[in-house]
Amino acid sequence: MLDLFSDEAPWAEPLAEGAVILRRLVRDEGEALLKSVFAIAAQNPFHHRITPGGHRMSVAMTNCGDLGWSTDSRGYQYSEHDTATGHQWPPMPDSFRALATSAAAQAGFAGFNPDACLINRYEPGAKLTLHQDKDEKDLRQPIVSVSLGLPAVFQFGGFDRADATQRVLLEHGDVVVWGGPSRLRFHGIMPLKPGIHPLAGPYRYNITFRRAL
Ligand code: MD3
Ligand code: FE
Repeated sequence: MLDLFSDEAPWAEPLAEGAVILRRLVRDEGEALLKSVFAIAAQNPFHHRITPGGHRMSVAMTNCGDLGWSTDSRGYQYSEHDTATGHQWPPMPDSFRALATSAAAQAGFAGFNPDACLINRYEPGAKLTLHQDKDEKDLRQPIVSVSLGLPAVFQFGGFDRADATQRVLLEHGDVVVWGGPSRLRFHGIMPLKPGIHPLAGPYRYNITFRRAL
């Protein structure tokens, strides 16, 4: 269990019921995690997807694991193949799965076993507008998110798009677990500020672990 009163990494920052930031939880593993991200991207390159509405997303994406999330003219979906290339997704590294299960357990969600891992890459200016994640079958399962590289301002709101939002900075090594009543909160990422991160260069990477089916 985390010591909530320690001032050394990692420390837990509750955001809302069911949502907690585990600050710097994977800071020391950051370089190894990024190496795995680059290996996955070497097999299935980052790709700016086109939304069903015809817009090119500013965030570039790839996936690993049994299922991957993508979007095309038919809509948003999880599938065993990249709809852009027809290729199967590379397997989820054991280190990824272990980290997701352990972070979820630390946040009170025992037995989390992700089957999908979406990797987002942000370049300067890239953003994610407020949205809900509800393409997964069992919304009682949490989502675990890992931030690497450049920092970004994360926005989270309520259960209605128009609800007031709070802003928090997510930095290299931060892990956020979203479950319980927070699972359906609207959330997004403000446009990335340019910078150079020693391990990630001009990018921010975000890895989300999900139970899709
Ligand atoms: C709150 N990614 O991929 S991670 C996404 O930083 C996504 O790339 C953002 O939103 C990113 O869908 C945010 C934090 C996060 C992930 C999933 C959530 C927050 C969430 C699901 C429900 C509520
Ligand atoms: Fe999301």
